[in-house]
Amino acid sequence: MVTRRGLSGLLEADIYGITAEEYSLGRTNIEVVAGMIDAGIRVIQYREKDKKDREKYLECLKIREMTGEAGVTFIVDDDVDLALLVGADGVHLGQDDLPPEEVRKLVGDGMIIGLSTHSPAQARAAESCGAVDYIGVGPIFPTRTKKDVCDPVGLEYLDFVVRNIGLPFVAIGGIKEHNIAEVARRGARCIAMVTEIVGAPDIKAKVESLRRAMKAITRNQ
Ligand code: TZP
Ligand code: MG
Repeated sequence: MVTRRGLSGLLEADIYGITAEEYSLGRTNIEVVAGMIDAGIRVIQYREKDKKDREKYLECLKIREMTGEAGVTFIVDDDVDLALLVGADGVHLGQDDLPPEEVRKLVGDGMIIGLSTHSPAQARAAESCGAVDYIGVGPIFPTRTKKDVCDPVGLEYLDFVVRNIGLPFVAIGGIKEHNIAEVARRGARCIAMVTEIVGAPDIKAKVESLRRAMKAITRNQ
């Protein structure tokens, strides 16, 4: 039974939006989040590597208010303390962040924990640890957004997860309008994007096009 607040929203989401102010064409994270909500995105992650804690806290408070009113699932990247303080629905961890089992002890049963994975061994470990609610699968394609990113894992790793892993997953990394259909065709139902969305002059129009490209695949599967 799903008891975690926001998890059902996450599982039903087609597009998972992630912030990155440096690629947002001069718009603030708050303006971009407003655009994502207006475009009907159901899961939004706050990801901000270059700001100080106090600024991140103030932005996340505002985003929590906006996503709360819209019924949108709100995930905070990396910072467990920030996620707890603002009442986010979840926290997203990387392989070098705190271990999910330990984070679960801090956040309790109510919060979603996501974990980035880049290999079959990491996906299996995420599944067996019992603390992870969903995994990120990628980077599927080359991306310049994640500076410390590993090499692209390719569609083969996505195939592995589709066939072997029972956890919900989100495909990520270098996914754009021109290749999103390929990712959907391999079985991804939730697709996360940074630059394709935050860097779009018209976020709503971009999300509509991305959805059309995905639906053209998923309605025939
Ligand atoms: N994790 C794996 S790839 C990536 C993250 C956060 C960055 C994805 O950015 P983009 O712009 O959608 O390629
Ligand atoms: Mg991280």
